[in-house]
Amino acid sequence: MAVGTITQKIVHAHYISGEKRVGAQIMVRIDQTLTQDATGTMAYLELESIGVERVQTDLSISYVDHNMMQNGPENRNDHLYLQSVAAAKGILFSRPGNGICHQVHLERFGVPGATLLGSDSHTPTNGGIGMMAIGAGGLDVAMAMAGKPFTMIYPKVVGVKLTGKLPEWVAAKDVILKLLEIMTTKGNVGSIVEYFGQGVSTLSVPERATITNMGAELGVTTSIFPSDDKTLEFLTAQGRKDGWSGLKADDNAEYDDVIEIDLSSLEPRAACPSSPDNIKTVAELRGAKVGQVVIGSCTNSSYKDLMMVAAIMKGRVVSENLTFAIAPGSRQVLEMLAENGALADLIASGARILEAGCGACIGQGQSPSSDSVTVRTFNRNFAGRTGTKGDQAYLVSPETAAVTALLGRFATGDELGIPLPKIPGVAEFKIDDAMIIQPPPAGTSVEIIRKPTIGDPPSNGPLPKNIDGRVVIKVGDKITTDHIMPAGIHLKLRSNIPEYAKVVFECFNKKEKPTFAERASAIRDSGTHGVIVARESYGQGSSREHAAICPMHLGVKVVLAFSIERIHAANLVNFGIVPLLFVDRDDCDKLEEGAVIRFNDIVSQLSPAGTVAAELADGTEIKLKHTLSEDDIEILKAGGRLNI
Ligand code: MIC
Ligand code: SF4
Repeated sequence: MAVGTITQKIVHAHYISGEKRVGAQIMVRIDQTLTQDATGTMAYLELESIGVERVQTDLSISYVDHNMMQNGPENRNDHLYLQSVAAAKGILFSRPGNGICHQVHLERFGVPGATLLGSDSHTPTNGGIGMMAIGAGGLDVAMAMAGKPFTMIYPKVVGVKLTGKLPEWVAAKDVILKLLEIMTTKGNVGSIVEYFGQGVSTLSVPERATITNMGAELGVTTSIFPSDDKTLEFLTAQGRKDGWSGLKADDNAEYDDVIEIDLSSLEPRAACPSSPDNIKTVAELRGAKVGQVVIGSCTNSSYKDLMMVAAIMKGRVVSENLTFAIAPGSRQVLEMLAENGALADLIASGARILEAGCGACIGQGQSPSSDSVTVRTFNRNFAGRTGTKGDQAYLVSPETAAVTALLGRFATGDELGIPLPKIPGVAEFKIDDAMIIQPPPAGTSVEIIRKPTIGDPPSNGPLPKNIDGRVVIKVGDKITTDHIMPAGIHLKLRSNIPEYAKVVFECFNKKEKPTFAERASAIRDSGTHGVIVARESYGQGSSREHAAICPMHLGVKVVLAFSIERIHAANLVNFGIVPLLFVDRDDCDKLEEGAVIRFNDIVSQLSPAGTVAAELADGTEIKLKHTLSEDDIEILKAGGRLNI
């Protein structure tokens, strides 16, 4: 087992209970929480239904960054609910326009050595300043706001040793793309990635944050960098020097695994359609035609990123064969670009400037044309996430994106024939927290605004004694939460479960047959129970608990798979859906859509480390296993955590 790592230092300093053994469940104290609007409305409805008067954390903040289009009244209704419930419960509120939660949190609130739980899978961004920052479902975040400990797996620590220094035109994004090439998006559940080695000191905080942000795609619990002079420099420039403390692994620290990356040997890379671990070098793609370039997202829209893009674009115009859009990560970034003239350079180059928020990353606008290549600086390129069916989305660094935008085809910096622009470090960021609303003192009466599109918290009955299951759908490997619960134009339905449930598994619906929602509802209404069958890495990606809540609403009781990703598995338990794993993978072949699978007396069959037997239509029995703890089983029996 690892010793003397940063991970263990933070875990042990926040430890509450459980066995300190890799793979065992432990409980830790959470210092800070964050939510964003797309998961936040549910989280706060849940917080209200738990009956919490005021949050118990050192700091809780509610950001609005995802649902920004205000196409119909739903989004603004959500914002008003979020602002008022924040005031009522003692939570800070970052107004729409202030920027993407992870970027703003890094700038204004992250604290080295502290714990942060966020209802968004890219919460690990703040690992860039040495925080243990973990993504979770909204209900887990609501519990943390209520002062309850967070249950996590005592982590396996994967040490990533960085040596050397990035060559010109190679960026932090290329480091995480390289790591995704090595570790892939599968099989890393329960690990924390910790960076060490001489190469660490060559990376600035925003660069480190790019790496920890996209570490989410590895499926690990989180990623973390030391807190060192570079961290102090960043916090000083953010006027937050007092929040700094040094944090590093012991000199003789041991890791459970070590991966070495020589930064000097890296070259520009791209994640190809439609998985962040489908990696090629840009040199391999060189010359291929591109129809769109978009720069932004919580991965790559820091001040440094956009200054670099502006410097590359300055005095040049984007290729006439494509469109080029930029969404800054925060209001701080946008204001600074506006003040120093870089924004004018970008506009002059033909960039379409979008508001500071998630925007195109979550499929809100900028969908590419059919059969075209879109090149983005984001962290996810799951099929259809852009809003275009059959999309071909590639993920690259801002440097590669800018050069590609100028040349209209995949290209690396050397093709431009200019040296890499030098972007000086920032001694003082523009500090203006005017868009962050502090809550009024405890005891102040606040009216919570609930417009008609704000629904009720989700509800479910206890787990039935016998599950008379019917397979509603059978899917393959690496099914993401974007497959299960599409975002994009449907994001505005996040506060309205019955409406949102209509688009569960929309990407698999076929014109000639009933939709998933129709099939699941028919099963539910006939008194039997829906079952989802999947293969490897089910529920990758987002923390959106709607991927559990909406199937629950449609009567799904069991998910059967080869493996289920961490956040999604926790969300299933929280909403009373039993996550089970095949003991014998061949049994998966016996279960096609419509198949019958009965679990007799599942309530007594569920026990920690036990197996569960199920009976198929022809009377044969199959065995399923699980990783449920005693608490998880109690939650499942009750029909979800809210019932407890
Ligand atoms: C995403 O990047 O997929 C999201 C949208 O930020 C999600 C959260 C959500 O679905 O609201 C995430 O990463 O958790
Ligand atoms: Fe927003 Fe995209 Fe980051 Fe998710 S990954 S928080 S949608 S910018």
